[in-house]
Amino acid sequence: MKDAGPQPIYLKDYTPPAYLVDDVHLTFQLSPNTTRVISRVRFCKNPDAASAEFFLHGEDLRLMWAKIDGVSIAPDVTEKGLTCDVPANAFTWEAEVEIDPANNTALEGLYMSNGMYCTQCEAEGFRKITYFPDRPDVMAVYTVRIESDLPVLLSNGNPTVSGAGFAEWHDPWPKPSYLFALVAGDLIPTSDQFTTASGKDVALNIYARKGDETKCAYALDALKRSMTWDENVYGREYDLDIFNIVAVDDFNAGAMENKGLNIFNSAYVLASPETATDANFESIEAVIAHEYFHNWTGNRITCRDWFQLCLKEGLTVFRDQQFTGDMRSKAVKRIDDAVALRAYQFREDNGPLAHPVRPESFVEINNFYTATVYEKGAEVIGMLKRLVGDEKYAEALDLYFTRHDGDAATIEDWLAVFEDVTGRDMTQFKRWYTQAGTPRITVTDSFENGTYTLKLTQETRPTPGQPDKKPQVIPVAIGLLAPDGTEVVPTTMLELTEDAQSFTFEGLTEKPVPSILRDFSAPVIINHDQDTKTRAFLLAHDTDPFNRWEAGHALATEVVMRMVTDDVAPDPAFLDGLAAVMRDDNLDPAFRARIVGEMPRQDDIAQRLFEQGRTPDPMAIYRTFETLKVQIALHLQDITPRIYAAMQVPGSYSPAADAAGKRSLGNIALSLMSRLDGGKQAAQQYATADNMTQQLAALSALLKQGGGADQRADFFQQWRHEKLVMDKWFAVQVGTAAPEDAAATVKSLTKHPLFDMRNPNRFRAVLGAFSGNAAGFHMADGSGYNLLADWLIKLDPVNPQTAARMTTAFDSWKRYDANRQAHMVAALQRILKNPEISGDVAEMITRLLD
Ligand code: 0A1
Ligand code: ZN
Repeated sequence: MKDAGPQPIYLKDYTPPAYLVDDVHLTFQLSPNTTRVISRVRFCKNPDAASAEFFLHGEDLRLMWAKIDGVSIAPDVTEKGLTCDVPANAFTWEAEVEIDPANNTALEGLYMSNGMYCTQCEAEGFRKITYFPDRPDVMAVYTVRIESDLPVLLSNGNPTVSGAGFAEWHDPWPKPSYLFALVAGDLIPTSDQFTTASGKDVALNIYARKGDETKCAYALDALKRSMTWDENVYGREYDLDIFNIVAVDDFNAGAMENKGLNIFNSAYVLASPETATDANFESIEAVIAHEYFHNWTGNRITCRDWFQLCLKEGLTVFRDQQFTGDMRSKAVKRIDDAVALRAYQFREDNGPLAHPVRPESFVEINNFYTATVYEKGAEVIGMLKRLVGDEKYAEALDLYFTRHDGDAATIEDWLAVFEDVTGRDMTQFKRWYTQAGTPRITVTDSFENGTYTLKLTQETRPTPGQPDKKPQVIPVAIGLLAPDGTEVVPTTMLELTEDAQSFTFEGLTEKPVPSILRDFSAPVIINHDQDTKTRAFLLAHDTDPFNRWEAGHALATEVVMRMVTDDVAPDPAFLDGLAAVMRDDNLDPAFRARIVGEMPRQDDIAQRLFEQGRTPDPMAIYRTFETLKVQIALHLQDITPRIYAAMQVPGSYSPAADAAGKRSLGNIALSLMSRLDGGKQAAQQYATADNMTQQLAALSALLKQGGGADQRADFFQQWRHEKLVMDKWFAVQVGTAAPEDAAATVKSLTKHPLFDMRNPNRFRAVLGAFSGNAAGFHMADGSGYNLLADWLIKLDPVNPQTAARMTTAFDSWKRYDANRQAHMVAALQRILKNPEISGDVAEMITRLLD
């Protein structure tokens, strides 16, 4: 590590840029190890800035020459950038730098992937391409010339001129440097066309490597549906002549919304029935929509600085969640989003990495592309919408788009549009952006003389750097049911703003059963002592689908907790409840699959035990789940074969939600049957499957039972040339390994010729799946921690961003026994002592150990 270490930067220290940019001309002379980038930038002094110091970011660049207004200069160059004297009036900066894309394994800036050139500039990658004020509040019009013999040469905006060995692009929309993109390669387009509501024709292309062009149709269809949806729901039209998407195999994140040229991790574009699962199809649809929606929420209106990241990400996630809800089932989408939020964001909010939706400081911004900024950021928008109502939300968004088009905006700007259209003071609501931690709401109730009183109290525990928390504005949607199951008070929004508040409902004949936090109306934890009978009642009768699922989930959690702490058999009332849901053909199969198949996570049980003052034993938790699943399989054995048969979808594969829902319930039935039939049904499904959803589910069920050796080998033979399918092959073996075999499985797979740590998807398929195998990762002898630490130390110098992200596997170390804690701390300290440690990883480990 470098001596002083990188220093944090603070939101409160924001100052406007000293110089603004009118336009940028870039020429790229592409060559794997010696790409030349020639820039011509028109600067003028920013009248709003106090400082006149001219500073350009630049990292890992070889400066060949620089000129101001045509006169050669010799700037002061450091590792981070350069300074020089500049004229008082507008001037032209020109420079030529040399970069080495072929050796750029960090996948930030301009890099190569399978012989193609591509870029990733968010957040601060543009400074690895040329010298520039690489900050989002410097927006400019770009003209780009690419010189290369490769057949496809792409950049942002509209194409202008091209010829043998070159192409030029012009993007008329001023944009920050993080939205710059360039792609050059031997790529095949899959093309279509879209006409906007106002009649503008847009050419659409998805570019992929030869052989992959057959897997772009679904993404292209999802793109057209996204474009239509944004017009219909938000009144937002596309604004260029062309929209290009490129699939790249080596990519740190999911995808990137570069203006007019989205670059995607191929895992979120390429799909065919044979190679992609239903879950893949759904996430492709969601990520295509997400990146497309950024064209307005992110690109036309961008962020003033990186502290405002949630301004574009929270809103865009919220929009893509709405879109998926509209394309598929709203109820199931809400359940899936709540499950993911609890698994990743609640966990983050509860540990050493907790930070507000709008952080106040960071060392490395790449470490803040988190579940809190994205998913909690989206929940905050959902709460705003609930609080102001759909109409005012729509009005506020219209005002946001007209008032801030072309701006680099802030959360204050965002909240101001809501204040302006509703007249409501948003001061207290703003705490959702500034206060970290998950509020916990405790519910108590009473009934007297026909009046039902619901008392809600809220509390948020201290988080790093924030010992004292203030009450937040929490929309709590509730409904009341009579004991016979009829709804006596339909969904009503309560606004909890104080530490404690009571709400009364009059004129009731008997004490109702409350259904609290319907549709998961706020990202909070509810403490509500409900007995098993009440939960079973809500599972059977709640009219709110989310809470119906929630009741089943709470029951399952209660059952598992009792099995772990009191060593008892699963409650028959719970098993009967599952059977009733499974059998209920009036319920959407996808919804049934969520209730029956969506068990609490081992990690949640560990956290609950910890909060009860017990020390979680990951192996005991694992065994409990194994026992419970066998018990469920036994209890349901009379109905699973029928459900399994009924869920087989005839005809050719369709990725649509209803067929996918059936397969999902069918595969849950299959996994239950496999617990009892030695894998007979799974082997048959494997042999006859014509789609990846069923093939992979069958392989997984077989491996889970300790069998499947032949199918594992067969799967490899069939798919070894398909990278994305091979990722599944790697991941399923690690995910299904028994805890005591997980580390050995990882070790042998990392020696496999197809394991390549430079490919983030492959690395995550093995090491990411390993930290997901909770009991295997947490083996008491520390072997799991050491194995992950070894690999993160190896990966860090190659790809610091991906290494840093994967350190989060250690974020719950404080809940375990002294022995495991010591092993985890030792593993983290070993990573920290690595002389080659990156700033990214150093920041993460320091926060984890704090
Ligand atoms: N803005 C993109 C995500 C993204 C963020 C960072 C990246 O590299 C550090 C890459 C992509 C999105 O939200 O989709
Ligand atoms: Zn995004």
